[in-house]
Amino acid sequence: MERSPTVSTANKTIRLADYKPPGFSIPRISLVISLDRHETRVKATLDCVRQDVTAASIRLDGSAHMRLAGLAVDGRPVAESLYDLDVDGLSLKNVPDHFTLTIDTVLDPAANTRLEGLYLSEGCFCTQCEAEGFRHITFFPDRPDILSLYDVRIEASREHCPVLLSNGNRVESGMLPGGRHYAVWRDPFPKPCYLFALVAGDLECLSERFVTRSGRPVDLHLYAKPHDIGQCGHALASLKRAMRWDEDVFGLEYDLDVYNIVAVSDFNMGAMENKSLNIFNTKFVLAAAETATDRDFDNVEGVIGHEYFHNWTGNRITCRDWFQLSLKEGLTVFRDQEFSSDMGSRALKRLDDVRLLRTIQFPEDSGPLAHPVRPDSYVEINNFYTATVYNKGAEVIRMMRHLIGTEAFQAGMALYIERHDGQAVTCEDFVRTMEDAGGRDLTQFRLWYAQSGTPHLDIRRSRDETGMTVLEVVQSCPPTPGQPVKEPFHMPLLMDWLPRNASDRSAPRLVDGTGQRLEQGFLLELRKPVERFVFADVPVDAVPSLLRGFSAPVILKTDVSLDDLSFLARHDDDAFVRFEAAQTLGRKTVLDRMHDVPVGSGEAGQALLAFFTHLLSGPLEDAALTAELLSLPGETEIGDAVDALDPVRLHRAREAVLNTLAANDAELLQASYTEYRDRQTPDLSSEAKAIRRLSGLLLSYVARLEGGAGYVGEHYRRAFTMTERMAALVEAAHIPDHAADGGGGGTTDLLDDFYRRYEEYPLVIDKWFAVQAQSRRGDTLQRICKLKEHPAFTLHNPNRVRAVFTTFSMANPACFHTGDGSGYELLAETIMEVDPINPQVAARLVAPLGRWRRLEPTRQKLMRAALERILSCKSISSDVKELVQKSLQ
Ligand code: 0A1
Ligand code: ZN
Repeated sequence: MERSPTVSTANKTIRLADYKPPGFSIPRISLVISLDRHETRVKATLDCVRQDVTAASIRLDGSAHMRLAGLAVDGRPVAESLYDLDVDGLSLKNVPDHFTLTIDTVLDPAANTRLEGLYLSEGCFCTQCEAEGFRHITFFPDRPDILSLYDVRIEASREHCPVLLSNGNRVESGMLPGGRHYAVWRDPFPKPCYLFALVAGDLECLSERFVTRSGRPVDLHLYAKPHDIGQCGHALASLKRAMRWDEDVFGLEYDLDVYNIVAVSDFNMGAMENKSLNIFNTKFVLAAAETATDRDFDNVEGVIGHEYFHNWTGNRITCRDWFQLSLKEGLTVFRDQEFSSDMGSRALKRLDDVRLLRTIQFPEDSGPLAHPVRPDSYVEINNFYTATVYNKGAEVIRMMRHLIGTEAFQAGMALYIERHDGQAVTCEDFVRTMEDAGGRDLTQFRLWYAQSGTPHLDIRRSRDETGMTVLEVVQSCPPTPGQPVKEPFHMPLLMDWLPRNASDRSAPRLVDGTGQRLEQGFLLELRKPVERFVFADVPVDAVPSLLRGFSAPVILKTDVSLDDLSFLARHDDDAFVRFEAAQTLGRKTVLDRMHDVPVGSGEAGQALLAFFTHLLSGPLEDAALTAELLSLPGETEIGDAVDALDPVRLHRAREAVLNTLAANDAELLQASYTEYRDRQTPDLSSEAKAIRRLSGLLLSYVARLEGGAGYVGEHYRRAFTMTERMAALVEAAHIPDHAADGGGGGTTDLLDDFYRRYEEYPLVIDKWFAVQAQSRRGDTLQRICKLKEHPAFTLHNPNRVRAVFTTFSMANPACFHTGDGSGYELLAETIMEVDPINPQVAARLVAPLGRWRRLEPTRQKLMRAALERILSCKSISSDVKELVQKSLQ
């Protein structure tokens, strides 16, 4: 029997409100997978048990990418009249209460360019089942609330696939006729099918042993292609750190004897937490000082931690349905952020996380694709792996910790594990656990899960007639798609009063309003649209230090004067508030410049210039924080607050400010640059990393001065590490050919040299593509078109596509928003080309085209036309279609 689907179903909207528990449970599944590049055969044996007496038939999800080759109930083939097959799966009628279902399917992994289900990456078989990839391997009720025990037998060519891996423990292996062999893997923990994984290929392995705190040894294996294995040491060391950290901080131990990680080059996302068999994008595994920047090293550590932490928050306790995605993702991002903060600098990590929120999540939350942390409907769940679900979700967890206190939060985490281990649960279950642990009512706080949009806070200070200091906080939240009116949020506002005079010993007291004095300041609680907090004993000249540590993901507006901002930027002991004060000076200066106020004559500009001179002439105590303070906010971030935006005009204004800052402090910058460049050492200590960060930043200023190309060339030639080399290459890529001043400092020379050196390292070649896509040069768009034709460019590799097109559309606004709309056209065309190859990757390119409402009218039209063009394409995927349609609304 071989049958192909006949009936086609339309793209449906799935709603949270329609959730129903599964009609059948599948406590066990056994899979026999005989691997072949074009004809892989899968025999699935499912133990099915009726849960809902009213469920007459069992529905199994499937896909048009596999062929049904056999179907039997309790060993007897099922007659065609007893089941319905369509493109999305099959329904089997009149089944008994408890039965064994056997399903044979045939797949073509080599033809799978979508990289979900079973596919090949450089000859290695691998799987990606989250969110709905398992249905491309066999017919199955593909939903996270069905937990099964897996028994998996893999058969493959011994020569091509010496390594055979799946989840759990390997319980058997042996030879087969015809040059084949097999391995059987058994996972002792029930799991949803999205955590199933298989890998088979010719891989090398780096191994270590970890002993858990209760004394159980765990074998750690990191598999990669032979030419990559030398760059895996940092990832493995990071894994051990993550395992120890989770024990120390959350008391969570690893639960199996083996932990495998496999690195593959073709992967739609960063990595995947499959139970005991994580599959990673090489980008988040490989790291060596010659080929990876300091940021790459940090990212590897963070993502290794993230996937490891999922073992408890995601795998042992999973999601009831995909609307609850943030239950595992928000919480696990929060956990990986804490891990990275403990491994490096907490203050700098916070700034990085704030930057990511502001450049990606805030625009998402104010645009047509805005959705709540717990969405209430979707067409394609893959479109909801967003910064809102992940990063805003992590902020929601952090706010809960602020509100109930760290101790109660830790107790809440322990209670969550105790209550829900082995279950598929909801965000509501998590909040209820925290409520119970903290003894707090979080009813209003739950709105963070249900309401989309970034709240705005407007904070004003005054003195009342009795001499008390009053802080008035007004909160609002703009309308978002489907949510025209918002209820006020319950949120923590951490603040303090900074005396102007360091010897001032007065101790302000909160005398009215909900809040408490903590070590880091006053934790004020906002609940109403307008809140008043009254303080006694605040010195008249004290400066309010607001939103310390970015205690809530909001947009803050205050009446703090430029003078106070300058003071905060110099003296606050909270890194975020210092940074934010400097960013505000920068933002105001750029906006003034956009309205033709010369940098040196506007008040903000003068304050900014003075602040830069102050920083550069003093001793630079903290190199990494100084680098942050000397950076201007990005164009996307500034542009987000501008109506009828002309991004090119904004770009020019920001460039003018940067040039003025460089010229104004030319000598100081040159001196500091030379000093820090010469202090660079190639090691990975946090001090060495901070010095590299500051020298790179200083280079970006001196590169703007006369003779700047010389500095760039010199920086490149002296580089020991990829961080230094990239700092130079980024600058080189901005310099037009005719402006390079020889001596090997010319753009083309450096780019060619870089390409030749790293030709064999695809991740480094991604950087080569990305710096060019990010270039400020006037001919960048033409160069991107040429890059698309470059022999090393391919639309089949997600990292390569993102290196050029995500960079160009998200990190190069001036080029993307070229006045004639050609940037939009190029992106639309690329989306249409990528879509038939890999809809998930294509869909991830759509968001920048949805920002048209923010733009001036001509660009609005051009951007909408690009979206319309995509929509008019006949065979557009449901992934892309959902986002384009929403973007046009
Ligand atoms: N759960 C993974 C991310 C992930 C999501 C979807 C994927 O394919 C569509 C792949 C990976 C994580 O959070 O790391
Ligand atoms: Zn995750």
